[in-house]
Amino acid sequence: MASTTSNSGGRTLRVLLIPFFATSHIEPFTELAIRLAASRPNAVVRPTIAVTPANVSIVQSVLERRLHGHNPSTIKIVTYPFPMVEGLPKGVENLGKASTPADSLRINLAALSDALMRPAQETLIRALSPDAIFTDMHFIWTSDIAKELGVPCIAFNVMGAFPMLAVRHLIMDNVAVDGNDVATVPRFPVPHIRIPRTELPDILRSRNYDASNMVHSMQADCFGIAINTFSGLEQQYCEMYVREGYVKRAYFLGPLSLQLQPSQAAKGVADSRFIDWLDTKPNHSVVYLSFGTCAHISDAQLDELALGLEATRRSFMWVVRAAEKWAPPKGWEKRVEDRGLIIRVWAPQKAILAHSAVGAFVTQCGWNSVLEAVAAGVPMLTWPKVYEQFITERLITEVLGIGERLWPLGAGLRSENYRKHEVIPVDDVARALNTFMSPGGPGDMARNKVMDLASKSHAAMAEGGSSHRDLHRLVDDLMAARGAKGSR
Ligand SMILES: *[C@@H]1O[C@H](CO)[C@@H](O)[C@H](O)[C@H]1NC(C)=O
Ligand SMILES: CC(=O)N[C@H]1CO[C@H](CO)[C@@H](O)[C@@H]1O
Repeated sequence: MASTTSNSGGRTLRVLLIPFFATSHIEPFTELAIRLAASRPNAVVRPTIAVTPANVSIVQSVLERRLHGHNPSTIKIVTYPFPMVEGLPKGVENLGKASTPADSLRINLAALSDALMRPAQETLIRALSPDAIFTDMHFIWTSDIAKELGVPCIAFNVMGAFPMLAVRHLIMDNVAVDGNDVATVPRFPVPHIRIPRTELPDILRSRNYDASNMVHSMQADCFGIAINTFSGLEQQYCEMYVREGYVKRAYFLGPLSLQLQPSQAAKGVADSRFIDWLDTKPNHSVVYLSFGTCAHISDAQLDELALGLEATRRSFMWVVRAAEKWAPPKGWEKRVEDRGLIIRVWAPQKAILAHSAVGAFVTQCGWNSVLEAVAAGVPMLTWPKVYEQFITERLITEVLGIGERLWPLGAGLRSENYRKHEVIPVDDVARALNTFMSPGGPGDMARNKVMDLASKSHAAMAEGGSSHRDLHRLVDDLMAARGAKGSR
């Protein structure tokens, strides 16, 4: 069997990481690779990241940004072909490149398809014969391949424990029943989490549980699960994974995006013009807005948002998805030019959030953004768009109290389907921002709480902190598993 070759490396542990086709997955997988490589001296842990050709640049840019040119070359990148997907334009291999929701769906379905994906991934895995595999939730067959090769498989979750478990419990208890307008998440500690049907992820609304059930049994089957979170953020939910028997082992390793050496963080941001702009603004005065790389937003909504920002007379920095063809209302750019900045390129979000001028983050509640806001101590105004983001919103607003909804409960219909989401009007946008940003208001209260979590997040990642310990425990366990296999 090919597996014997994996022991020829002596003390080294060769790990293969296979992220799904979205920047929000590829980045944390790359950050995990960096952490794994740094967890032992002398290149004992050697990570390889497997992506499709068009996404290599994402891995490379994370390595460059994080390692400042000091890539210890122990981290390798390998590629495998992206499958031919009917209806999907050639070269679109990333959710960020999908120009329509239909194309996003095509990518998601392709990633879950045994027939489309497994052959290329299996060939790659067998050729590399790693000592351990870190897989993404879409690739449910990887645990079987790992088993055949006799190596441990770790399911790496780029989303938090709270949203993942909420979805799991809603599925297990089949809660999204027809005629039930609001679902309550079963078997969660107080506060009870109630979510209108329209805000549930599509897999729950359509009651198409097959894929999710397969993901859950893959996670149970794996050696363990690793999550980009820290126990100080969502301890009760983290503990549930092992206690309820959902997984064999669980490791909480985040926030992985924190700098390895904080001293290098502040300066050396390649694109510093955004930071220079922030330097001219008073503390906590700027609203930063970004909705991630995946969400589609209607032009009508973008117009209302633009006019709402104008009406507040506040400073703002707004990242507009590069794939968006929207142009602001006539004359708007001129009217806000002294206090508003639109960013249509890659934004150094971590450095922006860490800047003292930023007073609030209007976010779609993507998990990476939430972790970055927590680490920087920035309170959030939540405006979820897709997938599990409406669930993550409840963690921010109802459990942790580190943010508020942009559009209050009862104000109008929000939906995970962007065509059904009612447009949030100018006045509501302006009112929410003004209330949140007013001194002594809800934004300041949320800031006090998120600042406390910020210091906990840094402590978790520091030497001896919970995430740091879990990373070492994980590597120890993988080493021991390989040792056990070698002596068989
Ligand atoms: C603004 O924030 C920075 C960083 O936290 C702090 O050093 C500075 O004193 C603050 N300035 C004012 C005017 O409060
Ligand atoms: C072809 C393709 O989809 N490549 C993309 C990989 O992801 C980055 C970041 O979203 C895009 O810039 C590439 O174009």
